[in-house]
Amino acid sequence: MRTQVAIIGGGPAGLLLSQLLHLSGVDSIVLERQTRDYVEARIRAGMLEQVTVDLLDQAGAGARMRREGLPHGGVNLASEGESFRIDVEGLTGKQMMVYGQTELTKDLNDLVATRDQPLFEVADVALHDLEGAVPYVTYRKDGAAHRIDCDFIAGCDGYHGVSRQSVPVAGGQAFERVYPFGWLGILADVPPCDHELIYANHERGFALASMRSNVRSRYYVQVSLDEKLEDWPDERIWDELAIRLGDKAAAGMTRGPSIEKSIAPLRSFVFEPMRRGRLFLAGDAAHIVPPTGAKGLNLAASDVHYLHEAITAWYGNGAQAGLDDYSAKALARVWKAERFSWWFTSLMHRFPDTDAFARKMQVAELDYLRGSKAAQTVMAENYVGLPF
Ligand code: FAS
Ligand code: PHB
Repeated sequence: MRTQVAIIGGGPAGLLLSQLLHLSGVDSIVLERQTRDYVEARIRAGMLEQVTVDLLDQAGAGARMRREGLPHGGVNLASEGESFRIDVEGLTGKQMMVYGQTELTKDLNDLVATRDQPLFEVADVALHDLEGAVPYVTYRKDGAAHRIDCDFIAGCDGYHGVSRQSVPVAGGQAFERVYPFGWLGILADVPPCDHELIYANHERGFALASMRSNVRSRYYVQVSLDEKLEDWPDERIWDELAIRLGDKAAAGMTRGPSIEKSIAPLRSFVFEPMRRGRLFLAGDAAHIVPPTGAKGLNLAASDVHYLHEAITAWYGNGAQAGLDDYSAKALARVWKAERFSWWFTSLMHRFPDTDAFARKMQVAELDYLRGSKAAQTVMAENYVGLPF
């Protein structure tokens, strides 16, 4: 087979890139190793930046999000059981959108499926001749071997994908911070405890009250990495959430059976550069953030924005500059989101070495945030998403 862009990975990055390229007249083939149901069942992100919402509209995938998504103008921080609101919309003029990654993946899949993409359940994807002018991809499906010749390869296959592994070690540099705790997430068909998110710093650890709709809640508690899911029956999670989120949130909390429960590790990770010859990395294939700042999915959209612009310029008028600038331009925004996510994680979580002084520093910074419009503006403009 031949196509203009071979996209490895049918998650948000790969699907959004394929759809934007298609609308710009550029053909692509998306290779996904899982089934469509598997990809759409993964419970992940829930908070979209304004620029991500705009990109989904641009891709023609925004209709259901506009109908069913929840625009949010503020976010709450709680410290020592007392919460305060940051008026994100008032401070920045922009809103966030609560809309689950599962839903936007379904919306994108519906669009891409009209072009018989992605190719699901492919195996043994391998990238070839990245440095040449005619790279190609090989893979196996239904027991048969296949090859796709292309002009470009977009590595949208996530942290464990094959694309980043295809870059020779000497060809790049990885930057990493692994956090000494994880997030236990619970999904339940109960109304959220508040109409906006609550991020809580408590001496017992971090907690987050989020949502997927007005009847489906998503909560997280910080747990140590040796915790086992079977040691956290629903009741224990609800009890811990009530303590950490504070009395006001606890009073509004509706308990119910979990429909999904999982523990995710937290890490900061960036691989530079995000390009190797005709291979361009986008999304989790190139970087990971701790979910505290709700940036992971939004950075995938950010990379896709820059890569779509670069590739369409090359086909449009042979411009090379966009492709040559892609990595530096994408990384400039990635590193600012990495910094914000690291800062917010450091502020809100209890670390093993969080001694009495370190705790006082956290409480003092939250108290400063509570009372300073300047500090809240810094938080708000990073949380709602920096401009492209
Ligand atoms: P993805 O990992 O979503 O997609 C990559 C795709 O490539 C997958 O479908 C995979 O099956 C496929 N693939 C992998 N290897 C392949 C191969 N060799 N061949 C073919 N296909 C291959 N972000 C937030 O903003 N908020 C959150 O709360 C949040 N929670 C998260 C929880 C977990 C457990 C994880 C893992 C991530 C979470 N994230 C969160 C981040 C997450 O939303 C990612 O940022 C987002 O999925 C990035 O999208 P992609 O870059 O498309 O990568
Ligand atoms: C979620 O709803 O899953 C969510 C929201 C905000 C975050 C992390 C996760 O920072």
